[in-house]
Amino acid sequence: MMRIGFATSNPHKLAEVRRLLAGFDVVALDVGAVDETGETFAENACIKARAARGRAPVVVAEDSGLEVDGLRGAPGVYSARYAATDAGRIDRVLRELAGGASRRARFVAAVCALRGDGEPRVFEGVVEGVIAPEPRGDAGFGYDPIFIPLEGDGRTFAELGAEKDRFSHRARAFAKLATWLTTTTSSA
Ligand code: ITT
Repeated sequence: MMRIGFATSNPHKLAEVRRLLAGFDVVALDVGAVDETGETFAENACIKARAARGRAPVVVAEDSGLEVDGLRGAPGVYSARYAATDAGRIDRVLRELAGGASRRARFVAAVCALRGDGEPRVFEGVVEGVIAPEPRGDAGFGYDPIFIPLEGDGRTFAELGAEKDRFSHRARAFAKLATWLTTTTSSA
């Protein structure tokens, strides 16, 4: 089985990625505190991947976040830093939307892959949705309790549990990675 080193400190992401890359041996790589100074998800994903370069035949990292139209795209690349806890981050988004701004939103994920000494490759995934009036469900992590995907049946990601894999941003980005890994050979 092909070994993939996944540079993350988020155990929920790790669990999802293990589900999504079921045909691969996904090992977690601890890269400590990395300064995510990029302006885009792709830049931040590659900063994290570079911090783990060489520690597995293929090293990947993922940066993701929630973009809310009524908040001009916030929290965006600041999603993990929008408040101190998941509950605090959810409260802040709901509070900022209380005045009636657009609740249309999307989750975005960028995966950066480094193989051998090759160039970084970036794969992106997006899922469109709306922000729920209040949190619902207790599966998942982060903003899952307030995100209702447009392609679903009205349940939030936290109510969908593993069913979020049918259309999540992460599922879409990692599906592209899996295709690349299985259809190309190492150039290193
Ligand atoms: P890393 O170690 O992988 O960087 P992290 O949690 O710091 O883990 P990010 O910097 O990519 O990850 O921040 C992404 C944040 O966006 C994450 O902490 C959540 O708050 C939110 N997020 C991303 N994907 C999500 C999802 O599927 N469901 C809920 N929230 C999500």
